[in-house]
Amino acid sequence: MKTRSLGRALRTLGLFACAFALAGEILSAQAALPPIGVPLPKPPDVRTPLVLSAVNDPVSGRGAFSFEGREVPPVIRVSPGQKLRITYLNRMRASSGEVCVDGPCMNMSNLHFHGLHVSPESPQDDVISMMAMPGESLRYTVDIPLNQPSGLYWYHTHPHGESYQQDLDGMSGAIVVEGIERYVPELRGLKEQILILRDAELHQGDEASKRLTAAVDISQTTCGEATGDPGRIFTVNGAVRPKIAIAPGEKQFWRIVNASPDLYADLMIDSEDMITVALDGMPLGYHNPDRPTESAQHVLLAPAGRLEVIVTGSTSGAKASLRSLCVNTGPDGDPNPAMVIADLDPAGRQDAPTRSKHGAADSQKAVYRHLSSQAVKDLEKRDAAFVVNFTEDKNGFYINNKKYQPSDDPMVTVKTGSYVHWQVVNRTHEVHPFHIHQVHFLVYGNDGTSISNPKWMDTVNLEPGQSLDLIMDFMDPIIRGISVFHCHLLKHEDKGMMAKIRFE
Ligand SMILES: [Cu+2]
Repeated sequence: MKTRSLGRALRTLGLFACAFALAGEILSAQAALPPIGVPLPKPPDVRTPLVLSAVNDPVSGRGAFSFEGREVPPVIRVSPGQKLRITYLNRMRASSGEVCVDGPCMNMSNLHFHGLHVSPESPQDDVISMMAMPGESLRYTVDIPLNQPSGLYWYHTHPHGESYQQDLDGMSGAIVVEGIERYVPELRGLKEQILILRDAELHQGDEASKRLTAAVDISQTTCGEATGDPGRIFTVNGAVRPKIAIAPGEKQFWRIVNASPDLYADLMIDSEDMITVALDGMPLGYHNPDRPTESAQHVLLAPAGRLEVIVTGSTSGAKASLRSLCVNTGPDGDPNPAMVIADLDPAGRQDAPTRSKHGAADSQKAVYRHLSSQAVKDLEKRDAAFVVNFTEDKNGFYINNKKYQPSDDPMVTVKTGSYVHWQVVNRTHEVHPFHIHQVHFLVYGNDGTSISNPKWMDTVNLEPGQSLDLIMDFMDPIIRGISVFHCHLLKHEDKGMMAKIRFE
């Protein structure tokens, strides 16, 4: 379903009076153009404990994370077995200039630790009962298990009804669970680059938007079946089409998170194949030690997905870029055109390698988990224990014909200590990424046919009409309590495409 312009949304809600007060904020938001073509900005690293604040940008009024006095969300680095301690202060204004699905945003907020195999109960990864209104604070103490796969995760806010706007505003950051070198020792010698993909909004007819569209080389504004003008382009660590210094033939380790609330990235690099090391934080070697990497020409990253790859600087002398291919989001989807995300810069000045020192996790024993192909076959033969149906109409978005309400009882109860076959079915005319909190799943069946090279993920895209068979990893006994699964197009989640699950 199409994203309405802020102007139209305001009229629909009859907020003419507010519109005048907001005009100044909107104008300044449009005027603040992100930097274009600069060297890739590097977000600060932080170790637990930390204090993070939610604030409104004094100029634009947008929601933002403030850390140590700057509105740059840090990369949080933790080792398996550590406690992640965050004090989260909601210092946003009580009256918002932004519009959420049910009217003006209330600026309530909290944190979700996307992909971590941790408890959904307070004070850990609880997005249901932990909520801070403006002026309130939350204290998180999250036990990262010793067998947490080493890789790239992320944190973002998760207040139902306001998630989309806060994520679009950039209230997100990366989490690195250290120790991935244990699965791919070659990484010890490589420079690491963290790439956080967020959005810059485009406004029709606006000069700044024309500059942004041209900067990322959107030549064809529509692609696939979606109609209308694109509403966004990708930024990387806050910059549009930054330059990434990488010498010809040099190998680097790129860790990419798609933190956009609704843009897909079908990632490729012009000159060379990427060597995939991990997807959604899960090293390929975690389940398959004999095959810890694989070569890929392009990889689809749905909103919330992560990709960790070894990239080689172009040796041919030709210019090379990281780009997203056109993604067909379906006839009811939003335009998702091809664009350049960043340029590889062979002459760029490099700072000192960031991986010269290893985290304590590198000396920990590598953890592996094995699900035999026979066990997969046995689960495959059984009917799905639970089916998730995505539907939508003009009134909202549904799972199994139910629109989410915070007061809902769990839609499904599962026993921990088992692998379970679930099916997810998209009965709409647009794409939806399925995500469940606390666990990963193996995507092994597509429209009833086995996938030859199945992958463990925590967020998977469904095309219109598609059905996927998943093996849910409910093995971990520490995951007990009530959690959620939902569509990770966050406007859909805000409008009801979410449900609760009880882990017993
Ligand atoms: Cu959706």
